[in-house]
Amino acid sequence: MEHQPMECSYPNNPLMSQKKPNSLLTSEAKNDQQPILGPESDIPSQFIWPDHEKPCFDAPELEVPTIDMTVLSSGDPLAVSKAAELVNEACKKHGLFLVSNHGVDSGLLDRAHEYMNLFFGLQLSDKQKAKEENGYGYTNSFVGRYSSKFPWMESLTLRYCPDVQDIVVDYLVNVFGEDMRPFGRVYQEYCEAMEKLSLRIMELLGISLGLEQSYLRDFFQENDSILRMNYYPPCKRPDLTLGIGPHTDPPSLTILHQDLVGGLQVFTDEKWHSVTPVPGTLIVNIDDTFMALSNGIYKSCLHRAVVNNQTARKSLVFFLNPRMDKPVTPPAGLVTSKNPRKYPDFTWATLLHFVRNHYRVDRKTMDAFSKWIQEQEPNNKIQA
Ligand SMILES: O=C(O)CCC(=O)C(=O)O
Repeated sequence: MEHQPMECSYPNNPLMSQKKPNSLLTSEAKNDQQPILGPESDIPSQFIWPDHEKPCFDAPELEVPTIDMTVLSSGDPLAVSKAAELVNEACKKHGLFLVSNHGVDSGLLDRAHEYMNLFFGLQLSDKQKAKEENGYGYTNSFVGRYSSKFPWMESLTLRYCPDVQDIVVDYLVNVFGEDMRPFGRVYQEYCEAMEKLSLRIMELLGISLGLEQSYLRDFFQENDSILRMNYYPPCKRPDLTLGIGPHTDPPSLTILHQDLVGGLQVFTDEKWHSVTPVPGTLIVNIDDTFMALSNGIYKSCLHRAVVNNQTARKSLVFFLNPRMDKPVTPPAGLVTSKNPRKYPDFTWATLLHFVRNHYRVDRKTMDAFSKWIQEQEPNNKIQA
């Protein structure tokens, strides 16, 4: 079968509605909502996952605590320690919890989702102006570096760095032209709000690990973070494929905002569990770098996304990372004779290089990276 790149367009796309010469907005929208790959009920073989990884649609609901983020400023030490205890429990078990009263403006969250509809509704040739380079930009399965187990998704990945002013706006304007400035503004603002929230979550995580409240906030104050927009078109055979396969994420912390469609699943207690969207909350995941920083005390969340045959799904993911060259070493208090060093020292730059050039992110990324870096740097052995 001939494989067409995934493409989805919306009629009357405002990103393309004003006729201006030499701009993205002059492109013609396709007047159909036919999402992808033609109407046939077969899907290309690269999208078919092996039997043992095929999705399940009757996954039980994951048990997760919802942490009210106003607790940190409540001045109520009992409430803070209760919240920290819940976080500690969830992060040791599966690495995921929800936050409510998180302070991110709901209008901003709505705008961020609306603009995603507009972006992914552009013609493929327009989206490809942001051709993926060094891990940033637009990608779909057909332009990725894999030959099998394709994910049923497209994504746009942006770099966010607090010390580079307007980095998100400038990237989008450079790639697409001035008309994309409002689009860029929304995501710049979104990243700034998410960074602020993630540093507050770091305070809570610090308390939950028995560290000074400011220890982890200070560690991530300078950061080199990432925003990824994921778009999962409907699929005729959702039983054969996955939106994104089982993996843990290499960064430190994920804040995920999914729409109300549902599809995120987490692996714990030997089976997959659903994480049904809860309006007003954001999902927080522990990632690989944080697992290493906690000396393996907290679990990097193993998750995947399933798709459906009715409705496109979107998720917006902010990944907090340390500064590129900051050594990732667990604080002394988390290394004990009962819990000796689990991972060698590394930097985010090295882990990023590893997953961009040597390894397809999956459930064993950190083990593979730990082995690889000790081979590359013979003096960098795990030491208690
Ligand atoms: O869309 C989701 O729910 C999961 C996204 C995800 O796992 C990722 O972007 O790494």
